[in-house]
Parts: sequence; C-alpha cells; structure tokens
Amino acid sequence: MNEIFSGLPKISYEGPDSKNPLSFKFYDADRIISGKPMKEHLHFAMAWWHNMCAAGTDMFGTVTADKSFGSVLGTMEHAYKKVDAAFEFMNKLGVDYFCFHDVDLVPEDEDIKVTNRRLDEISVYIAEKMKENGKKLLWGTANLFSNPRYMNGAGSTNSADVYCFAAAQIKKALDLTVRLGGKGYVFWGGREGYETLLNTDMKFEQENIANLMRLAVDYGRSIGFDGDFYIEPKPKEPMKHQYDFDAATAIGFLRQYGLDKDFKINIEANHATLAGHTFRHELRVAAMNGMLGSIDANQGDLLLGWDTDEFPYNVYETTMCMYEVLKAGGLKNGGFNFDAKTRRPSNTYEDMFYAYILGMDSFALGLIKASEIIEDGRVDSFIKERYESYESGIGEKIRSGKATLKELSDYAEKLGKPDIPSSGRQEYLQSIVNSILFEKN
Ligand code: XLS
Ligand code: NI
Ligand code: NI
Repeated sequence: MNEIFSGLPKISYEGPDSKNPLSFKFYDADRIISGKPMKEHLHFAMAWWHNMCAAGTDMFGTVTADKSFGSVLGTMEHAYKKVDAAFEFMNKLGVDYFCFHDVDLVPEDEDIKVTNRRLDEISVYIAEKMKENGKKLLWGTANLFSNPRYMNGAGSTNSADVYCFAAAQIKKALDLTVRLGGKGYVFWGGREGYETLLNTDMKFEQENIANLMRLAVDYGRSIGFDGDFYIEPKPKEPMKHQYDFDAATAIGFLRQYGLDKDFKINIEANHATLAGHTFRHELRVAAMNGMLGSIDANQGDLLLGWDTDEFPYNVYETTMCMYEVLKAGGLKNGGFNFDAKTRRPSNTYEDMFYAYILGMDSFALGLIKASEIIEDGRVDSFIKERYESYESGIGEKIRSGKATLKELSDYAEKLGKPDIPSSGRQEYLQSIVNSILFEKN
C-alpha cells in the first residue's frame, strides 16, 4: 500500500542525548518503571478528530493543513483514507489506542439512516485494520454538539425530537464501541449547559441528561459493553455554563442519579485549568472518590480562556499527573488520549509527528520523575508526619469516630491554648521536587 506519511520513519527511542528530532528522547516503551514497562503505564491514544480531521480552522480563518490524504473531503473515499492514515500514523509512533466521535469517521448525511449505514461500513474496515496492526479502541463517543440540531444541547435540549436523535447517535456509537472492543464510552457535555437562566429549567435539563445516561448504560450493558462510561468535565465552552463543571460536580451528579457504579471520570488537563483548578487537583478529586477513569492528555495556555488543546510539554504537570496515577494504582480501562492539536501554523505531516513525540516524551518523563519522587519518599513521608497528631490520643479518637463534640470541647478547655500547627514546609517540598526533576539521569 502507498505510504501517506512518506519520508517519515518509524519513531524509535534514541535517548536524551540524541539530536534526531524524529526520535523519542524519553519514551522507551519497554523500560521498566515502578514494576512494569512504560507502555503498560501509558496507554497512549490518538484522537481521530484532531489528528485525522482538524486542519487548522479557527474563528478567523480556514484550513492551513491538508488532511485530505489524497482524496476528496466529505466522501467515503476520504473516510477510508483517514483509516489508512490513522493506522500508518499509529504504527509509526508506536501508539496502540485511538478514540473517536461517530462523525469523525464518516461524512454525516442529512438522514441519520445514511450516516449509520456509513458507520457500519467503515467499522468493518477499521476492525480489519485493528486486527492486522494490533491496535485497540480506548473509547468511543458521539458528537452531540456540532450539528445545528444540538444548538440547545442534546440531553438538555428543549426538543424531545432532538433528544431522540441524541439517543440514536449514542446507540450507534455504543454499537461501534462494542464492535471494536472498546473499554470506554465518553460523555463530554458539549452543549449540555446554558447561556441564560431566563430561558432555562436547570433541574428539568439535568434530569433529562441523567435519564439519557441511564438509557445508555442499560443499552450498553445489554449488548455486552463491560467497560466504563465516563463523564469528561468541562466548565465552559461552547456554553457559558456547562453542567459537568468539574470532577467534583460530575461525581455529585452521578451519585445523585445513581450512575456512579457505571461511570468514572475522564479528566482533561485543559478543562481542569479552565475550571480554575490544577490538572492534579482534578485527578486527585476523581482518584480519592475511586472514579479516576481516563485522561485527555493535553495542556492549556493559562493566559487564554479557552480550550487550546496543546500537546503537553510541561513536565512539572505531567510529573504531578503521573504521581496521581501511580498513587491511584494506574488507570484500569483508561489511557492517555492526546486530545490535542498542533498549532495552526504547524501545518505539515512532520509537525504531527513532532507533536506526538513531544507529548509521549513529556508523559514518559513525567512517569520516570513521579516514580522517583515516590521512591525517594521524602514527600510522602512528610505528608504522613503532617497528620501524625491523629495517630494516637484524642486524634485517634476523632478518626475512629468515637469522640463526641462535648468531649472535644472538654479537651480544648483543659488545654487552654493549642500549640500552633507544624509548618507546611511548602518551599522545602518544592525544592525536593525540583532536585529530582533536574538531577542528571
Ligand atoms: C472538548 C472535548 C472533546 C471530548 C470528546 O473540549 O475535550 O474533545 O474529549 O468529545
Ligand atoms: Ni477531551
Ligand atoms: Ni477539550
């Protein structure tokens, strides 16, 4: 078969001293870190929409990149070419997973029956290619935000007819996910939110969203989907206010509607910072609730107020991410989906390769460094010591739930005045992290 990315080689690990831009400096798939190979910690996934579809369009300008792959855009021939391109790309980068929205795969027709037939057709070809190349589906999803019918949301729409179209797309995307052996299904609430409460019944809309999720779970389980459903929180964009604002909000919602056994959270780095949190905060909230499912591995620009979806390069952030992931015992069905695009002026095939090399190396470094921080032990033992007043005496009584308010009050009165708590030692800890990050390997 003709190569699409001709001239671009299979990328291999050459180590940090290599000056070859088309090589990994840190991602060494088989290197053992914390007891298992890097590639098992880091199930990297390619996002079909950014990599195979997005061509640089923004609010002010049209495409700068050519993603036609030698065919005519908007045709089934193009859909097939995207499959060829995707598998060649994944093979060359050593990326084993991918993620898709239904309409990333085929051109959407006005009639949903036609679109669904196209999806069935392309899924046969994708399944063949997966088998042939040993690739897997991380998660599937339905695009319930681009088509004008979703102007007022999907699960949250005011139109019962549109609600049925959302259901139809979810059903089909679940069929495809199961057919392709995916272990995840994502709900990102693209337009599930509102612009103004003057026209919005928030409670009604949230009940409808929960109902749609319940129907999806029931259907998914009935056709043999045994993976995880995910909510991917995001606070705003495209809507002014989105219901799945952040991990804490989404978890509360899932528990309120009894969906927490079937759902976990897919944390996207850029969405975390849009919500005014660090990436790490969102990971921790999900993890401490037993709901850390998967990760959309990108990075935002803190100077900008929207989802810039950059490839991750901030190693401090990837290190803290991997620290959270290691502490949580890894991602079970999840992985690291590069929900990221090259900058608009980075418009060549070669740039797509550099972008993945950057992202994969950043996470590999993060993994190496997080495992060193854990092995070093100073940070963890500091945290443990910081709470040691709860290990015995009155503290132990508080933790075991045996103390009454009166007892605690009597204790305080007897003491008269407590010692000021021990120092938080933030700067000491930051300096430990820096010394581990920047020591020579
Ligand atoms: C958009 C979201 C989207 C989801 C999948 O901001 O990140 O790409 O990951 O629908
Ligand atoms: Ni995302
Ligand atoms: Ni996003």
